[in-house]
Formats: sequence, structure tokens, C-alpha cells
Amino acid sequence: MSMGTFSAYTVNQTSRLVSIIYIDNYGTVSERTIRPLRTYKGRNGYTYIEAYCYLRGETRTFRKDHILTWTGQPSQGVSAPARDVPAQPGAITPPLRVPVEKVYKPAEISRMQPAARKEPKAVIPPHGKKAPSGFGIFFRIITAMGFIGGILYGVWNSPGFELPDLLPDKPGEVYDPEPAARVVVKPAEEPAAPVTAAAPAVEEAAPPPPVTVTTYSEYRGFRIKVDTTGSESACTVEDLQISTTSYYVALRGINDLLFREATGMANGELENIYASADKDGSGALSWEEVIKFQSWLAGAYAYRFNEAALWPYQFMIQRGGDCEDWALFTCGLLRYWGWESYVGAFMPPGGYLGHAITLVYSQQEIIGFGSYSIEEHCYLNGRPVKAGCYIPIDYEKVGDISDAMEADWELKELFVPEEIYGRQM
Ligand SMILES: [Ca+2]
Ligand SMILES: [Ca+2]
Repeated sequence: MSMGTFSAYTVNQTSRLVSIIYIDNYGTVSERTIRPLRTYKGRNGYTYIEAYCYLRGETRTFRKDHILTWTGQPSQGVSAPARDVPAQPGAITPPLRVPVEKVYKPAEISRMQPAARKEPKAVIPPHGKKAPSGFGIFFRIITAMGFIGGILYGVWNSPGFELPDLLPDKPGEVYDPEPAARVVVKPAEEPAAPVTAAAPAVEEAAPPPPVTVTTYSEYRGFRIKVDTTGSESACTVEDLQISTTSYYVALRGINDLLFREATGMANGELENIYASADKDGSGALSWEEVIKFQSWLAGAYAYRFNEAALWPYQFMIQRGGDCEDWALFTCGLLRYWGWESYVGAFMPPGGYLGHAITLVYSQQEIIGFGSYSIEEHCYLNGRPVKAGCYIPIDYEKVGDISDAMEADWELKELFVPEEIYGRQM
């Protein structure tokens, strides 16, 4: 993936082995022997060192100010082979030892509970590949594009449904955190002031006193009271002590609160980004808005390898991450809007280097979207997984998977997003 977003680039001229003690973003301290390859300054202002890491057996990136100590002497146990390697600038040294590092835990799938087990149905895999695992999980791409197109065209062009094109098209542009449109509470069209009996004797008709109309609505389990007087509205969420003139702000307050409760994060900038995905200001997230959001995300944020599952605010600050970080950031969006989503970890048949994507739970298939179908409640690596459809979101692909994986890869684990924040993966 593109790494061309750095403002400065210098090649290390000596490329000698150094021993460092490093502390990562989560306070984990490790001692490593590295061979620096280059340094660069990130857009966040920090200096990074890309180096061959003998602990991990591959190239890693270290934030310079996270290096606690730095010595030119190799660590114990890492010595002789280094002399065999010419100190070419930028040369990548073969690993002295290659610890097998798995992106995910060993692919140990717990079997379904015997009572729930049944013979897998025959599934004809796409492109003649091996049939997917016998867990009733398979990927379906619905190809009836004419049908889909007709449905989507019909929805998108139905009266009153107009999707404003407000997301930036060019990569790198900043997402406008302001919602495009806001819900405006129209003055109630209730009868005006009760007409009192005609008073013919009155010479100058006094204006009728303002009438306040109170309406109630329900949003994600909270009751919103709207008092409308003439053209003025006052919205109150009684349980939350929210009082505002804007219905949208009331919804926003509820979404913020529920998101903070679910994730333990309270970051206004992150909430702005998630809230602004509701481009039509409807107070709800649509699939069309998810597609727009992922498209914007793919242009504005980068793939950046790291060793931890990033909290969404970290992903936002670093403007990118690797696969599970992307999945977690999208799960954050969906959590913000009350959708049920998970991070699915997939492995190729017989392989161990996997890929993680967002999976959105849906009781039914969605026309035009591929999905993984779990036909009965089952256990996956010890976790209960409920039956239903799981719609993939993989980078900018919504209802589809990217070329980072194949349709016959097996779902090994399904994570609740908040449970893996900060985990080494
Ligand atoms: Ca919307
Ligand atoms: Ca990560």
C-alpha cells in the first residue's frame, strides 16, 4: 500500500546494528536489535525509524521518541551473522532467526456444540475453489446486478431521497465534520389558537396568543420532547438533561452518550467524524452513507502496519493503520449509529497470515451485497456466534471483500470490537 505520505525521507548511511529498548503506544517495553534502514518525519510531526527488527524477523517502524535507550552494540545472541552482511545503505538483512509471528492466534476452531451440529450443506464455491469450511459459513455474491441496480436505482431516485454529494473526492482532503443537513423540526401544522366565539364588538382584533404544541418521539430508547411555538422549537431529552433548540443536536447527544458507554472513548473529534457520516441529516445511517464514508476513508487514511489493534481515536490521530485497525474504525462508525458489527478474522486454507474485516450483522441478506451466512447458532473459537448474515466491509469495499483476501478464506474468529482495543495482533 502507499507509503508515500511522508514529508521527509533520508536513507541511513551506516546501516549498523543497534540495540534498543523500545516502549510502544501501550507502554509495553521490549528490547530489540535493529538495523536502521531510513528515517522519516510523519505528517503528525514525529520522527520514525524504519528498521529491520531481529526480534520480529521483518521490517518494522519505530517512533524515535519511544526509543528509551540506543546502543551500537548488538544484543547477546545476535552477533556473527551481522558481519556477513554488507552494510549497504537501505539493505535489508536476512533475519538471524525467524520467529513465526502470527497475525492472529493459532487457528484453532472449537467445534460446534454437538447438539447444534449438523451436516454442512453442499456449497458450490466460486471459481471452483475448495468448498468453504463446514460451519455453514460461506460467502455469497449476489450477481443479479440488473435486479440490484433496479432496486437501488429505485431507492436512490425515489421522491424525497436525494443523497448530497458532499464527501471529498480527492484523497487527503479533510472530511467535513459538519453534517451536511440537519433535521429541522417544522412548526406543527396544528390548528392555531382556538377560535373563540366571534366578538363582533371588538374594534381591533388582538393577535392570538402563541400556542405551544408538544410532540414526543423515540430515538434509540430515549424519549425526545419537542415544544414548538410558532417557528421556535425546544427539544428536551428528559433522561439526559439535554435541552436544545435543534432536534439534530438532541440526536447527536444521545449517539455520543451511547457511543461513550459502549466503547469507553470520549473524543469529540472522533464523534464529529462519525456523526458527519449522516450526510442527509436524517438522524440515521444508511448503507449509501456507509459506502460514501468508506470511500472517503480509503482516500484520506493510509495503510500503516503496526503491532496492535488500534483504538479508533488512535487510528484517527495516526491517519491510518493495518487491517484490523481499519475494521475497528469502521466498527466504531457503526457502533456510533447503533449498528451491530464485529471484526472477523479470516485465514486462507492451510495458511496462517490472515486478514481482518468488519462484519455487519443482518438478519437477512441485503440485495446487491455479498455476505457470510451462518445458518445456526454456533461456536467459533469458543465464542458463541448467532445465526444470520454478516455483511463484509473491507477497506472501501462495502458488501464485498478486497483483494487482500479470497472468498474461500475461512472465518476463524469473530471479535466484539471493544474487546480487542489495544490488543497485540
Ligand atoms: Ca442518513
Ligand atoms: Ca493494527
